[in-house]
Amino acid sequence: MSLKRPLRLLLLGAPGSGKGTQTSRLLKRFPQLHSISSGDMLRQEIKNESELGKLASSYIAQGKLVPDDLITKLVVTNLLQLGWLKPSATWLLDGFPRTCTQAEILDQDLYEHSAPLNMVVELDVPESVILERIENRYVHIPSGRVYNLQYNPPKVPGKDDITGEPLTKRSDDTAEVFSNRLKQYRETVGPLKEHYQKQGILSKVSGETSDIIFPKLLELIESKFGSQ
Ligand code: G5P
Ligand code: MG
Repeated sequence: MSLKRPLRLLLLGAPGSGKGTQTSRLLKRFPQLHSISSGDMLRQEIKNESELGKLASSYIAQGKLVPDDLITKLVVTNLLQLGWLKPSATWLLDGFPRTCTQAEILDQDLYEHSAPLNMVVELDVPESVILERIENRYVHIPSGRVYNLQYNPPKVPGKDDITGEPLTKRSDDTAEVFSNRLKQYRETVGPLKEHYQKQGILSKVSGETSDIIFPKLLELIESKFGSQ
């Protein structure tokens, strides 16, 4: 299966709405697609105890957004290093941009390389559903793979399916920090959606489960970027 033209997609959605879950499914469905998750990158920096990781961890621990300049530099540098800033590139961003300032800086960098975002999809999942997902989430930090003890448990308890390495809980998946993250999302998503609405590239898929959302997301991508 392949896309007829380059897809540069941003997945927007509340914490726990399934951005990481949908990303893994899309990567399996479209082998030419690659992805970057700003949250995964930050967790890796924290694990590596880098200066940036140390700076970011206090924001993440409180459920606050890390400063725009810090995250923008991290993601754009990676896009450049990966060679993804070119018109033929096909990729997906999970969790970045999160604010209008981030979106404006990214737009400028992407336009300079003739590789603008061409699709933004909001994953619309009721908050009542996502709250209970988080308690049961376990992650494999190096790859960003996510598990849920009920929904998609690892094959061997506590171990990543692919590497067998240990899974961990995210430090920001406590009830208190999670409610801060949700609040932060509610406060920032409106202007961000408006930003992409004006560019005519914003769509929304709604549903209570990732199984309901995935076929809708796929249909949307195929209707605009057509697979063969
Ligand atoms: P992150 O890492 O971007 P969030 O808060 O945006 O974090 P999160 O929590 O990673 O988003 P998700 O990726 O949308 O959620 O959801 P997921 O992991 O796929 O699914 C959640 C759980 O539900 C998993 O256990 C999954 O298995 C399960 N699940 C999925 N679907 C279903 C289903 O249908 N049913 C059930 N029962 N379970 C399901 O950002 C973290 C922090 O980093 C900083 C901020 O501090 C942020 O708080 N950060 C940034 N700061 C500034 N700007 C940015 N751009 C930043 N990006 C990150
Ligand atoms: Mg995620």
